[in-house]
Amino acid sequence: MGKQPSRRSDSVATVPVALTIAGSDCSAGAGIQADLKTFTALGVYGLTAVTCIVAEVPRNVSRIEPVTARMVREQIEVLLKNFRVGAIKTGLLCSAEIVCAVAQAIQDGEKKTARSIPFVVDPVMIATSGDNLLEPEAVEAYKNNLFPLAALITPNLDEAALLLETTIIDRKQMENAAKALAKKYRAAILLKGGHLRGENAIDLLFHHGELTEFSAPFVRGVETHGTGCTYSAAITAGLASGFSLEQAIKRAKKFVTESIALHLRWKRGSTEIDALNHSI
Ligand code: PXL
Repeated sequence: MGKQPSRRSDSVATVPVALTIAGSDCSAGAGIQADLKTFTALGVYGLTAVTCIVAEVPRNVSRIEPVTARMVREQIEVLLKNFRVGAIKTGLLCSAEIVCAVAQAIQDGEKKTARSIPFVVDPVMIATSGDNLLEPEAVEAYKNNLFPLAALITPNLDEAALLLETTIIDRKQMENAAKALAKKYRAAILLKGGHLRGENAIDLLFHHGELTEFSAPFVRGVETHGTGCTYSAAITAGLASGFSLEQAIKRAKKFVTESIALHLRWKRGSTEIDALNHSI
């Protein structure tokens, strides 16, 4: 006779719950797949509302198809109604219509459950491969509908530059951009400086009038498809688990750095495919 399972399946779960509203990356390095793996690695039960389906591999986005806005709204509605969601993040939202539907569904869900849920907006606009992932009209919908609901917005330098219609090429300009975005959207801003040259990947948090730096050594020579998704998912997992924003970011930065350092690599003929390792 086999051993009885040591865990009871009928006990009441106290595991924190987080929701990602994002696109599907069939190569599973970014998007909802990266988010789910990150939630699991950090001890959080992950829920997903899929916004679009992306056919891609790490260096090449082949095709994007959105889900209907109605279907996006419905997924969020049923989840917020039935689970005690501790934190929410958004990733790729694809179109202006979907951005507006997500904003509406979150507002309605919070109203119905009479509680406010920490909300992280990762304003995914351009893939690491350089491919455009978002309709240009959707940027206005982000500014008007989604950012006002966010507790934290996590742009990289390109996204921040696009939002502020400026260029950001050094540390001083990073500080100014983080402050300007925080003031404009009344949210905490985590500006990710990974694309600036230097020994360290430096991110700046501007929150409650204070600037905090998060720094980790660059891991070189790895295709880093999905780091932004993984980072914001790890922050969201921390918030769902009751961490402060600073604690959640500190742990998330460590998690992303390790998932790059411990990356997986497959060789096929003369090409290599890298993937972040979320199982750490
Ligand atoms: O890394 C940005 C990103 C986010 N979400 C989805 C993606 C990608 C990149 O390709 O496919 C679904």
